[in-house]
Amino acid sequence: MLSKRIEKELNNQVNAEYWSAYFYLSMAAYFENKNLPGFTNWMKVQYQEEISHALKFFDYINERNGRVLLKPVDAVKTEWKDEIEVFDDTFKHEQKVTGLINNLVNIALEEKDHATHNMLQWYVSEQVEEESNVNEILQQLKMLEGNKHGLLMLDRELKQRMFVDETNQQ
Ligand code: OFO
Repeated sequence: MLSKRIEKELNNQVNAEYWSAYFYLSMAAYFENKNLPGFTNWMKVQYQEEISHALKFFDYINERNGRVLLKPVDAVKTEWKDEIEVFDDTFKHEQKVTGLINNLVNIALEEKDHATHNMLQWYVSEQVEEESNVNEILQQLKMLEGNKHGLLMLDRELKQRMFVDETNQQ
């Protein structure tokens, strides 16, 4: 059984993951409008990943006989100056999410909830990957600034990304 405090915090994180999904889908719409299919694809995969993150929390709350309570998803940004600003926002957002996950780990420790602590370790590792992937693209974009040919090459590369549900892996 989950403590009320953990149940509430995990529900908050379900909402945060859905917000992330919505945020990245908004970025996909922005790229679609700029005729950059590879960037659009990358953001759609990112959206799918966030949905899978939300569902992992959803399933875990249910597994521990908690109650999932879905809350409204706040509005997200819809316009950006350029590709760099999008990935800068993405990187900052993932750093923020890492903070949220670390905070959940601290709460699980305070509540002496070892099962939740154990489940959260998947997210701890995932956040390392999320930050690193996003930062790599951000740095590439900064190097390319103003180079249209390079941007199209990167767009082609980002088209290759495919969604793989990794939430069941340790
Ligand atoms: Fe769910 O990892 Fe990104 O936000």
